[in-house]
Amino acid sequence: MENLTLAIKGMTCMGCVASVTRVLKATAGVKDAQVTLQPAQAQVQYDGAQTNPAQLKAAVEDAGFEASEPA
Ligand code: 9UX
Repeated sequence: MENLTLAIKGMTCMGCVASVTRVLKATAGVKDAQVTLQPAQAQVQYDGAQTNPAQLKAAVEDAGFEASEPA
């Protein structure tokens, strides 16, 4: 299992947090996701054979938020 932290911009309420959590958990290969407003980030546990950081970032962006991997 892999672990990824994405910094997320554009979340302003707990509804946004729920939306990001939902799209991540709906992505094939995602085992679990913890999304927080403070700090504005998502921690994702996923199967590296089924998905990857670029796909997870794209899923969040398709939902209308900006995501980036911490440097
Ligand atoms: Mo509440 Mo967050 O409408 O977009 S879900 S601000």
